[in-house]
Amino acid sequence: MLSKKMSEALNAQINMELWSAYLYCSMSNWALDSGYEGISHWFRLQAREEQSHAERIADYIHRQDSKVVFRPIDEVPNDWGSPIDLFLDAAKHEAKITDCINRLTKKAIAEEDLATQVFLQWFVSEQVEEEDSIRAILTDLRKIGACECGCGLHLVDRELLQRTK
Ligand code: OFO
Repeated sequence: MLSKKMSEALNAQINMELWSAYLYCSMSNWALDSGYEGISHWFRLQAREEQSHAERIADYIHRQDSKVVFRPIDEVPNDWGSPIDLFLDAAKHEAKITDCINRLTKKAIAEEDLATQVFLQWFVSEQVEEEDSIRAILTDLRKIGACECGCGLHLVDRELLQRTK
């Protein structure tokens, strides 16, 4: 059984994960509208991944005989200036999520809630992966920044279309 505070904190994290999914759906739509099919595809899969994170936390709360409570999802941005702005925002958002996961883990440590500490370890590692993959895309986008004909951006877009999960 979770403490009331831990249950509330995990429920708040579900809301964060669903907000992330909503944000990435919005980014996917912006990319499609702007002619970047691969970027759109990449963010659509990323949105699904965020939804699976929310489900993972909800399953854990259930297994701990606590209640999952869904709260309203706040509005997300809908417009960006360029693909690089899009990924810069995504990087900023993932840094924020990492901070949330770290704070949740510290809370579990402070409460001596060993099961939640172990549960959160998966998220701690996942955040390293997520920040790293967005950073890698940003590096590619920066490298092609000097390309005036747009063919570099086209190649990155084609590459992102290959993402399968
Ligand atoms: Fe993008 O991260 Fe979920 O947790």
